Amino acid sequence: MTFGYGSTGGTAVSVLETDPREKVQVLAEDGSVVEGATVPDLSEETFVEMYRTMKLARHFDERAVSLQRQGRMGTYPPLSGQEGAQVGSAMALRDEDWIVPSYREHAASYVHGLTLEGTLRYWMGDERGNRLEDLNIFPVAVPIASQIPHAAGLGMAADYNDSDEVFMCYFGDGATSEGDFHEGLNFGGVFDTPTVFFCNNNQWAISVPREKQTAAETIAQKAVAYGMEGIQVDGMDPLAVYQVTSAAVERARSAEGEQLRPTLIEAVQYRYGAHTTADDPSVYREDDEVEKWKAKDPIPRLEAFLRDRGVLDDERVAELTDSIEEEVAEAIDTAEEYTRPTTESMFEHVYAGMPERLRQQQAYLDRLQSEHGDEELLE
Ligand SMILES: Cc1ncc(C[n+]2csc(CCOP(=O)(O)OP(=O)(O)O)c2C)c(N)n1
Ligand SMILES: [Mg+2]
Repeated sequence: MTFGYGSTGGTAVSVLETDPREKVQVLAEDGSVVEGATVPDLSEETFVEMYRTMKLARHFDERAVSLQRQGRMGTYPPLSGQEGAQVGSAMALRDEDWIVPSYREHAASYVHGLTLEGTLRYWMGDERGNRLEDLNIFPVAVPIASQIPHAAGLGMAADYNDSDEVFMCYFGDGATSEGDFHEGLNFGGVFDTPTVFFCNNNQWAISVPREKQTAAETIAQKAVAYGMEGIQVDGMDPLAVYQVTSAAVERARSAEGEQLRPTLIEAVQYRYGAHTTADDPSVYREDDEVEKWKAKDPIPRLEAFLRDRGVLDDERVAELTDSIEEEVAEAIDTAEEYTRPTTESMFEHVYAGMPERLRQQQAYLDRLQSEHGDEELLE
C-alpha cells in the first residue's frame, strides 16, 4: 500500500529554520501535545494508518527475529524503536518520489509500496526479494553511506530530466563518519539537488556509540557546512518527523529564491534490539539505557494521542492488532512457499566471467553438495 499524501499537512516550511541544535517535537512522551507545537493537519484515517503501520512494523520485526532464531531466515537487521522515524518520514513522500535506503528501512519501504513478503524473501537470502520493479525504491545498500552520493546524483539526474521527483536518502549515525557522507552532502549542496538526507541516529553503529562518531553537538548542525538547512527532530515522535520531513520534501520540490533544496534531517531515536541477529548488544550497552529509551516508544505515544482525541479505543486497537497479525502471518506463509534458491545461485549474476578464486569455491561447494546434499548443507 502506498500513501500519496504529498501535502505538507498544514506544515509551514519555516519549521526548517529551527536551530539545528534544537530538537523539534510535537508529542510529549505521554502523547500530549507539546506547548507551542503544531499538530499536522491529517485526517483521522491517516492518523490511524500511521499508527497501524508502526504497529505492523513492530510485529513484523518481532516475527522476523523469531524466524531467524528458528533457522527459517538469514541474518536480519531489526528496526524496533525506529518505526516513528521510518513511517513518519515515508508518509511525507508522494508516490513518484524515491526512497534510497540503507538495510534497515523495512517500514519506510513498506509505506512506499514494498511488500512484507519482498522484505522477507530478501533477508531469507532470495535475491528475487530485491527486485523492485515498478517501485520507486532503490536496492538495499549494505556498504555504509554508499547510497548518499547516489542520492545526490539521482537528484542531479532528475534535474537533467526536468522531473520534480524528490529523493529520500536514509542512513545511520555511523554513516556520517564516512567520506561518502561528506561527498554526498557536498554535491547535494553545490548542485542544489532535490534530496532529503535523513539520518536515523539510533545512538549506535553496531558497538560504537554516537559520541564516538562526532564531537559535534548534533549531527543536524553539520548541514551548515554544506550550505543547506539542518534540523534535528525527535525520531520517536511520528508527528514531528512527519512535520519536519514534509517541509523538507516540499522545499526539495519547490524551493524559492535563496533557499537550497536539500535538507539534512537528524532523527534522534534508539534501536531496541541487536544491530542484526548476528550481534549481542549486552556486550556493549546496559539494559538501563534500553529501558530509558523505551519510555519514548513511538507506538504508545501516538496511541495515547489518538485515544485522547477519541479516534482509538480498546475495540479499534484490538481490531487493528488482529488485522496486523493476519497480514504478517500471510506474508510469512507466502514468502516461505517459494522454492528457496539453490546454494550455487550465489555465484550467479555477479561476474560476467567468473574469477579463478570463485571457480575454486564453486568446485569446493559442488564437492560438499555431492557428499552431503543441499538440505544438510543449509542446516
Ligand atoms: C563501508 C562499510 N564499512 C563497514 C561496514 C560494517 N558495518 C555494517 S553496519 C555498520 C554500522 C552502521 O551504523 P549506522 O550507520 O549508525 O547504522 P545502523 O546500523 O545503526 O542503522 C558497520 C560498521 C559496512 N557494512 N560498510
Ligand atoms: Mg546507528
